Amino acid sequence: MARRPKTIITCAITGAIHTPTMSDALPYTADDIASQAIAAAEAGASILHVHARRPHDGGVSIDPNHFAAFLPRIKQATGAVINLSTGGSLTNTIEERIAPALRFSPEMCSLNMGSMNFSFHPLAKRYDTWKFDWEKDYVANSDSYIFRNTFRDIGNVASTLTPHEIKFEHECYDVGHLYNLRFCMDIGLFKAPIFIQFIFGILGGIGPEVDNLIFMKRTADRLFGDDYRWSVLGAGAAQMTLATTAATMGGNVRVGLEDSLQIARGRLARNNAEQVSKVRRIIEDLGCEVATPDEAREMLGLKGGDRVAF
Ligand code: KMH
Ligand code: ZN
Repeated sequence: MARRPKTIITCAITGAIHTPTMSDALPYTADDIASQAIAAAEAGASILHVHARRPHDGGVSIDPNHFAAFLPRIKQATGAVINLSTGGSLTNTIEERIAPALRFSPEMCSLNMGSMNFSFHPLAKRYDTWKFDWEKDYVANSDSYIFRNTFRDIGNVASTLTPHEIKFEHECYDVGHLYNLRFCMDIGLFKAPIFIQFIFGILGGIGPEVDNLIFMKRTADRLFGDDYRWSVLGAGAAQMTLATTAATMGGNVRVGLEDSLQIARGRLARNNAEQVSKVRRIIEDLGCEVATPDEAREMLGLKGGDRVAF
């Protein structure tokens, strides 16, 4: 019987959706981002998806100097694959968003596969007081943002970053994004095996129902055959249930405070490692094995942790 592939756990440490008021656990100083990332790797995450934050007030940052304050520390303390976001915040240009990846030449970075509404404005109504001045408007105004990822933007990212041999985490929030990705492969932008992150439950993208996961997976099978590896990210309360379904189906999983602040319905996670430990337990209870960072490198065809610029 063929061996079941191991399951890669990605942990997305802090992101650009949640704000400090929403959870004391959300890291934003370099110390907290580094220590939570290291603990997540020790708990079983083989890929760490990282954004930077302003250390004084937790605002979303794409300043390469803010990344520089934690990247070497994570690299020295773990063997994990470090994956830099190119999502930035919703107001940055694509050139600004790829500046950190260009400077640090990581093994992986995210690449969002279509323009869309990307909103979390309903969260603004849940809090009466905010820790920092910027938070309320940032959250409330997300109802007017367009998360811009045109074909030209995607082409620019590919041509700028491909010489760095960075593997992309292709973030697909709806089924049309899979067709965008197929088109980009047909014009030679990306080499197999590609790595697709199926994303469910972002307001503006496809919803977090299991039917949708099956539909996305079946569509990707048809479009990419054996040329892709896949992972699932459920936003908010859908995080663990969709990760469990993905692991059952032979896929990989992404957890982390970037996408959900909870450890169980209505209960905040203490930190990123707690979510990683929980999903690891679930994966192992299902009879699957968690991939080490080197196994993840092999499965995804990565260039290696010794070829980054940090
Ligand atoms: N938080 C995810 C739903 C990126 O960093 O490029 C989106 C994300 C985008 O991870
Ligand atoms: Zn991200």
